Order: sequence, then C-alpha cells, then structure tokens
Amino acid sequence: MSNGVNGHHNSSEGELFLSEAFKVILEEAVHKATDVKEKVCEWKDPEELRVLMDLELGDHGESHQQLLQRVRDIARYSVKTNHPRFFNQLFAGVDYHSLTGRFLTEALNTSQYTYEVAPVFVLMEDVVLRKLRSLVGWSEGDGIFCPGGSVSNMYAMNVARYWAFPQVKTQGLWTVPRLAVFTSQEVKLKKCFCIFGRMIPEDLEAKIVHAKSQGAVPFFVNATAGTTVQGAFDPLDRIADISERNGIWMANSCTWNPHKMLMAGLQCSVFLMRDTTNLLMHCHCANATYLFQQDKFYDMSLDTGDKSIQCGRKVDCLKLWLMWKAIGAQGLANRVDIAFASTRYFVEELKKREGFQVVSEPQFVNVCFWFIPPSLRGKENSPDYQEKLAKVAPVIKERMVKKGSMMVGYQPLDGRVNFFRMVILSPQLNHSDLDFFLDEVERLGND
Ligand code: ABU
Repeated sequence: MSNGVNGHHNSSEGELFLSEAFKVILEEAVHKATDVKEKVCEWKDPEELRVLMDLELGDHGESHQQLLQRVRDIARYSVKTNHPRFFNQLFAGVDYHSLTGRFLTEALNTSQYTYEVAPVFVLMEDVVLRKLRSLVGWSEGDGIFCPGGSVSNMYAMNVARYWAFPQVKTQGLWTVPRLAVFTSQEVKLKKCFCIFGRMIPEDLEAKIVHAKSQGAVPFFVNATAGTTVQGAFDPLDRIADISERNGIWMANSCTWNPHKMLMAGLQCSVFLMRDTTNLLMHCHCANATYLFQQDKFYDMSLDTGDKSIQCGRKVDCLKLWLMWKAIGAQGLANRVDIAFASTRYFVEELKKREGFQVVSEPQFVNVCFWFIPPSLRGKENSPDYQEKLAKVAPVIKERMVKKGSMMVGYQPLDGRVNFFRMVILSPQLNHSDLDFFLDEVERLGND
C-alpha cells in the first residue's frame, strides 16, 4: 500500500490490507495460537526482540508487504494466551463469538457515553448488566462496564465513600473524617486480617470496633469470592451481616470479571450495584455540556456515560452479549462446570505423583502446589530446605518459557516460599493437556 506524504491512502487499498492482514491474524493469532502442537511463546530477550521487531518509528510509511510481515511478527513473538497450555493468568482460552464481538467493537470504534454515538451498545449494556445483576440475586439496580477488576473495585470504594459522605464530591477530602476499609490479606489493603486469604468474621467485628475506638469511620468492607492466588472464598453472608449491622458498604455492590472464567475476552469487567437512587450517576457526573446536552431530542437518561469516571469509554458489553447469545446461560454454566471437573481431575492426578504437594486444598479452579525435585525429597527438615524450595518454581518457569512448552504463574504468599498457581479455566482443555502439564513440570524440574 502506498501511503502518500499526506498520510492518506485510498479505501480500496486500505480494505485490501485489512483483508490480507485479517487472514494473517486468523492464521497466526487464532488458528496457530490455539494449536497444541505450536509453542505457547517464542521467548526473546528484550534487546534481541527490539532488534527483531524494529520498533522505532520513522518519517515515511512502509510497503504493504512490510506491514503484513509486521502483523505476522507481532503475532509470532506475542504470548499465545489462547493456547491450551497457557495457565499463567486468570484468563485463558478463546471464545469465537466473543472474539467476533471484539473485532466488531474495534471496527465500529465508538465510545460508550451517549445514545447518539452508541445507540445499540447503550441498550445492550443495560440488558447485560441487568442479566448479570439477576445472577447476583438483585432484581433491580445499576452498574457499569469498567476497564478491569481493580478499576471496578475503585468504583465500589468511591461510590461507598460518596454514599457515606456525599460532600466529598464538592468539598473535597478534607471534609471527611479518617476512614477505615477492610479486606482480606491477599487483596493487599491495610487494616485487614485473614488466614490463607480468608476473612474471619469475628475478627472483622473486632477490627471495626478497634477502628472506631481510634477515631476512624469504617465505611467499606471488601469481601472476595475467589482470591487472585488461591481462589479462596470469604464467608460472604456473615460478612454482609456484620457490615449491614455497622452501616458499612459491602453487599451493596459487586465486581465481576467475565473476561476470566466466562472467557469473554479482555477486557470485560463489571461493577454492579443494588442501588436504585442513581447513586452512581450522582457520584461521578460532571455534566459535560458538549456530550450531555439537556435539550436533546431523545430520552436523555440513555446517555449513561456520566456514570463513569472516564469520558471516552470502550464498548465492553458486545463480546459478552454475543457469546451469551451463542451459548445461552446454560452454555455459560456448563463452561463453569467443565472447569471445575477439569480441576478435580488435575488435583487427583497431581496427588498421585511423587514430588507434587498442594499448598492448600483448592476451593476453586486455582490449584497452588510445590514441585519438590528429587534432590530435595525427604530433606524437609534441612535448615536450607525452604531457601532451596523457593528457587525451584522460578527455575522451572524459566525453562518452560524458554522452551515455549507452557506457561504457569508462581509466587510466594503469607510466608510460604514460591509455589505454582495453576488456573484451569478453559473448557477447551482436555485430560491430555493436564497430564502433559504434570509431565512437563516433572521433566523441567528434575535435577
Ligand atoms: N485481577 C488480577 C489478575 C491477575 C492474574 O491474572 O493473575
């Protein structure tokens, strides 16, 4: 494609590039990326990758063929998170309908703030949020798609603070007393308490009393259903009762990431609320006159963008909506059941093997385990055992990434030295993928 000095090219050249690039994308980033015979990743040191990719930007455009090669290279050196042997994060696998929704979202390139520029998506977001709320158990309420779980959690804290102290929006933080929030330890906020990622309700009550005695105002409790590393569940009902008794925000809202277990594709995260008083809008609205004119010709309550802390906001509902249309709620439920069944199989197989030791009994689809290499077996009482064990997971990880055979995460936690966190999400996994994983850990970890 010839890009002239004014940077324009005609649309037929553009469409030709798009259709050829699309073929490359389908081949390299979808077909090969999901093929178990292909590598999960093609590791290169950063210096080498910089040279290989020729990333620097120049003054002149490149040719059609050069650009197609760039598309191919980007796919080649990127991690194939859709691959059946990618277990590194809390997302994995590919849903083809969702992927179609992601492509369509990009092609339509709109912002989810007003009905006038996103009519279909404004209505669609409302439907999807309503459906998700109903699964949480709320027949009415509010919500918004957010850029990731952490931002959804920030929404929760911000709305909770506004709910407790509405003057914070107009008069600022200095009009608010010292505040206290509570969460489980794995979530890494202060004033928290837990054992193995779980909040202890009796301790929560005591900590609330303590915070009040220190002059702080407890306003927010963050309970977790499936912590990041161990997939641990806080006792939600009991924590909700304590929070309600103390007038603290907890069961008022919920953060949910369908890009994780439901495989909706990144990113697809929702902040759901039970509130029916338009709190989300009141908390965040800035009434930009260039977007939210009050004399529009349609129902202005459809201009939902002012509920957001952003201005421009990507469309994240379509990928979930299209997938839901394709497989229905029953298909989504089956997907979760399959993930649990695969996890049970994996844990059973792991426990049969010498050298594998679970960190704690899995509550969810996260399986945390140590691999004890032959040289360390039976040496648990040696003074340097923990120090040596801590080095095992990083070494195995390096070997697997450089080989490109699979990817899985590891971390230390709560005084325990590095262990692997295997996350089993994708219904596309079969037993042979899980057997391969265990075999490969043994192969890479044998000293
Ligand atoms: N929300 C944190 C996800 C981190 C991970 O994928 O492991």
